[in-house]
Amino acid sequence: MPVARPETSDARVIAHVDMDCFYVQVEQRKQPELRGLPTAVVQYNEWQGGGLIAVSYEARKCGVKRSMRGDEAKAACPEIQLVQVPVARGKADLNTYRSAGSEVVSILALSGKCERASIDEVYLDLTDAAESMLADAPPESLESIDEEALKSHILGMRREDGDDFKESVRDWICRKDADRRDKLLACGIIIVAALRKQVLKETEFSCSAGIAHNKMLAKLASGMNKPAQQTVVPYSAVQELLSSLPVKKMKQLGGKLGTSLQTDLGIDTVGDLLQFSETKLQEHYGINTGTWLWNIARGISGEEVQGRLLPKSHGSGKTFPGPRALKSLSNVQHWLNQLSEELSERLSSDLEQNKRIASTLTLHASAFRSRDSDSHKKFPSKSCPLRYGVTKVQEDAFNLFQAALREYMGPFGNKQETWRITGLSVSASKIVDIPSGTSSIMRYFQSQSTVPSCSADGCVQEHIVNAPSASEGCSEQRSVETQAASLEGDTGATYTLPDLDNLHKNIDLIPEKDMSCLLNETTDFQTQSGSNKGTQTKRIGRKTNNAKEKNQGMPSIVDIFKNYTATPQSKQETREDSTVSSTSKRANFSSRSSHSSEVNQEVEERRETEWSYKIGEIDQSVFDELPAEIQREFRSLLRPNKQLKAGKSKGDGSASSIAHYFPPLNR
Ligand code: DCP
Repeated sequence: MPVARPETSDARVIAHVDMDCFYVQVEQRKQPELRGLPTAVVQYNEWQGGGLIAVSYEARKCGVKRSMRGDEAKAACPEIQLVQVPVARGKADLNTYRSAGSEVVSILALSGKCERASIDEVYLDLTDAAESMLADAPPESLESIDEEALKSHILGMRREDGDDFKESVRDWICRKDADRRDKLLACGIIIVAALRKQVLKETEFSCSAGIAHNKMLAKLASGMNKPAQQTVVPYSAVQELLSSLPVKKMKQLGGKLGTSLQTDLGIDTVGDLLQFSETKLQEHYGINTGTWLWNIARGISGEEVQGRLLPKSHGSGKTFPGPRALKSLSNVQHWLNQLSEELSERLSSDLEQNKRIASTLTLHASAFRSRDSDSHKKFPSKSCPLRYGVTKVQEDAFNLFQAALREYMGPFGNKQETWRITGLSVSASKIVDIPSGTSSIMRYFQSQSTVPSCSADGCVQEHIVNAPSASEGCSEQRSVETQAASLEGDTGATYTLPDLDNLHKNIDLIPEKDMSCLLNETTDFQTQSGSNKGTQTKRIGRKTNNAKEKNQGMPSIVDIFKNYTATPQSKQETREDSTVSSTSKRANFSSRSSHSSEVNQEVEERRETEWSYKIGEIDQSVFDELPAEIQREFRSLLRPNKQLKAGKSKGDGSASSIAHYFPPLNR
């Protein structure tokens, strides 16, 4: 079958860099006396010596595997050194490893477009660097090739018996008659070898790398020769590589799709897919997945390296295996509080350091029921828009849990039946930069289309409101819907719930598309375009008699501002009475518990009336919902001098006044 490849991706040079036994290396850097010894990092719990999560290559030689408990590892390798993961809030604290990963990223990022793919993995697009090298100092013109580059594994490289390995590599790298694609790869070999040496020198960590023309092939190659080595995939070797690659070894084929390929199409390797036409694959798996399968069988992947050095999401999780499974709501709440606290801490530092905010909170759990007649029933994951502040995250996480539990146990919940929770995690996703300068508040609110309030009785209510648009001032009706996102595209196949054991490794770095898989089976309060009717409140078995909620008595700032359209406001008004425009109807901040129909009516009125309220009346707790930067902006409005200044500065483009963001209606 002819191999068709898009010309554009042919000439790219992509590297996948993967740290070797990463947590072990981090611990060995802390305790250099452990270097060279069989070592493993274990989870802190004491059951059978804890669970191994990272194993050094010396220990692997003795038969120690990550799936083992500490006691088993000691039996297999009596001299093994077991190092415990640092603990905080009763759970593994991965901050040291995250920072160590960042050290590596900061070095690699200097070489080209860099995508942090997990705590210890990075993709690099080295095309520009390779092209420059090819133009300025091609490998064949170099006096010597670095030793590290000469140790590279080049897939499909022809060698005669007795050839010197390094000499063969040198010949391949310096071939004058090679086509441009291989010449660029040769440059990639030299660049990546230098980068790996740099990482080792500056961080003391060794890493392995795959170098190819796309991400998929680079990732496959990086794991082929470990530790501290690099592997190259020239085009000529792609077919051979894929024809021997078991389907399940391919990142996206590890689940149901891979199983279906094996059982329904009877194939064993990725290369076996070549026997099926694109149409046939589409018939079986839908248009997108069919085309995707057709492409990967040929080593084609158009996925770009994303220039992203920061995580796409943050998460905090914990497993409760065997007898430690949680069986009471108070226990679950205790752990959710711990997890939420950790998550909030990371959200705060992301906000502080990177000026980024997350907008979706998701709860995942794994569970089983005492009399499980439906053993395949998964504990549903739940999401809602994220509110900043530890207590709010804690509250929302617990309410999401209760809503999920109710769904899991069924509406009529058999009283005899009990549940056990074996894993919990909370994650924050849809992270965006806070736009700096003008209209930052507007953009912040734009990013949040719905405002949830999770009630403590386990039900979830969502006020569906109009989000203001800074650009258009248009509004959309929002609705609650259950989404079942699936990596496996239009196959209808579902993606399994996250492996909570591994979640803590990757959750903060999960690419968005993969995150959407994690959110599979979630009740995700996403938005959907609809008519322009204003606010609508949808109830799902909601009770509003929660004392705590009544006490709060204040609508959220997000609730309020999302109902307004951005229009210019006079500076005069702001200066004189320290007010911001607002609906007079809505001026009473303590009317949160209004009925849905009242809310509808109110919003209609708000949109017709100029709004006005005193900024000083805003409750402190409402401020707490906002990112620190935006809080600062609001606070500045309470200082008259500052307001005057802000008003003046508007003219010179450096607006920082609330008046600038939420002006009165332009009539
Ligand atoms: N990790 C974890 N739990 C898992 C898997 C991994 O906590 N179930 C952590 C420990 C690892 C780190 O993530 O050190 C990176 O995971 P890798 O899968 O990349 O494995 P290692 O880096 O440990 O080893 P290798 O050299 O095989 O990549």
